[in-house]
Amino acid sequence: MASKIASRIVEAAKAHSKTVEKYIGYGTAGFRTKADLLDHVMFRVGIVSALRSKMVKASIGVMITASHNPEEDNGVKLVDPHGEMLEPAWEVLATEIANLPDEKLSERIVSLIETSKIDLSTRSSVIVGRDTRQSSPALCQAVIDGIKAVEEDSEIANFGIVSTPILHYLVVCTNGGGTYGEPTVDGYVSKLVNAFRTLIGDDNKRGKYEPSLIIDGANGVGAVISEKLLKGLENTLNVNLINLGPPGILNYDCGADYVKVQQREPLNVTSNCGTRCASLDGDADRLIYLYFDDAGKFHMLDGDKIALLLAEHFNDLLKKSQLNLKLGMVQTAYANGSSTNYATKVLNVPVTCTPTGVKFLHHAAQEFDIGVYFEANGHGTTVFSDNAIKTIQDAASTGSNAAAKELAGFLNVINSTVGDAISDLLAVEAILHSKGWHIQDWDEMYQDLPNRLFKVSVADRNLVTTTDAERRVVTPEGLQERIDNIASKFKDGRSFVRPSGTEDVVRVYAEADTQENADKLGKEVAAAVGELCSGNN
Ligand code: G16
Repeated sequence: MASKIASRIVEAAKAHSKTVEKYIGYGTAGFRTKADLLDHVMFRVGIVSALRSKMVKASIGVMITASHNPEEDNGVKLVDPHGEMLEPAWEVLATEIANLPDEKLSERIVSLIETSKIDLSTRSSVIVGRDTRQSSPALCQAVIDGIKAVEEDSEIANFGIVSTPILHYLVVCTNGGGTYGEPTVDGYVSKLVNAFRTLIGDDNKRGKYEPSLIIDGANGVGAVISEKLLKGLENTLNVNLINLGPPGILNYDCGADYVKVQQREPLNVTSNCGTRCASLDGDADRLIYLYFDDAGKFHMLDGDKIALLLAEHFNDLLKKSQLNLKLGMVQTAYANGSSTNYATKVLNVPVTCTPTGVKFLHHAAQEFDIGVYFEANGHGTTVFSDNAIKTIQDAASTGSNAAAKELAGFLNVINSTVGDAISDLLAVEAILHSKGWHIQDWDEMYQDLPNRLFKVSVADRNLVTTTDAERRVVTPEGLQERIDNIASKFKDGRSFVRPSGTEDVVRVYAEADTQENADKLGKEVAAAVGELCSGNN
């Protein structure tokens, strides 16, 4: 049987031959590079996904997207059966297979089948989705060709244009036999709509909370999904949806990454817009809020602020409901120092720090009964242990425990399978409503230390290696010492650098007591990175 697969692969690979020399690795969130370099990678990812499905005897997800990257990039993320990112050992394997010369491909697949003892009689089942990029349909076809090369009769559920979090949801629902929800896009939409309506109740205004906001769809799939979802939320949430797609360019001057990095409003939002705005990213897994105060000053509420809003509210509800559940938070080195302080010193909530990548945060969050995890870039969610779900549902079913009932509402509105901008947005809106808060009240929970992000283009970003959850540099030699010296010149100065896993750059983060100092600190560290990674050392 393996030899039949080998000949089918040889035949099918002719339409997807590897004509590209560039080595393409599995990064922070899958393979990601210029779309025109990816055809052979997608075909091989199709093969890998079909084999992985046979091996774990469950449905695997494949999402074609380059998320926050520009339109001309693309990429692919693989999703394991419980909705988590692909197991690290298979990331290594997928990278090896993606980079093999054509003539070695079938031989390697046969050896993989043999060494991993993959049962070929199990039917492959792969759930496929894609973002709105122009290159996505053809790359999706390449994935499907790869799946079929392994088994012509594979079960392929091609959902077309969906957000990354919907793809994760579909995988979990399919493998869970529907216990998490119905495995369709409509099932996802109605789960969230019903949960949000239950949380808000009959009166959508409370205290200073007004149910009006702008959603910036980043000209991507978030706009498509929001449109569907908002139909079900008429009279509950009044949304002005902007940056809806062509002729608007994906992620261009809009979206969560633009707002976070540029620290400014997206296209089509003005300082007199009169309400809060929520920016999604290109595959709708990140969320950033912003608003202008009465003096017209811009304010941004990023992933840290979202995490603290969730953690504070859940902490509060746990106390009120008298449920004995352990709440914790997970952040990365990018977390603003003030947010970590607020969590540990004011809320008394433990905080774990992991390297960048939701796959790391997600696993660390599962150590708690209620684990709130967010990257500062707005990527995150909350996970609930089985014990937490049962405890909350039991307490809610008594009818008299209002706080437990509210917590039970959040169990349904939150997409725990992965960071989900739209589900996170509904959770934020439900909390602001519950507290009767204006966005300014939320913003004033704590003051962010001024910070800045820079990107440095270098000959080889992998020259930079790190340790201690990316907070310290190991190579190039001497760089950490330079960073320490530079940071020590600034009050509250902190800076770190790391190679991006999604773009061909080294990222530099800097924070300090003033914006001017954060900018200066970041620029000096960026210059040191440029110097020590120039290849002349
Ligand atoms: C992906 C990951 C995130 C990560 C981001 C940037 O997000 O899922 O965990 O923070 O890339 O990663 P890096 O700094 O390594 O480039 P997305 O939304 O682009 O898929």
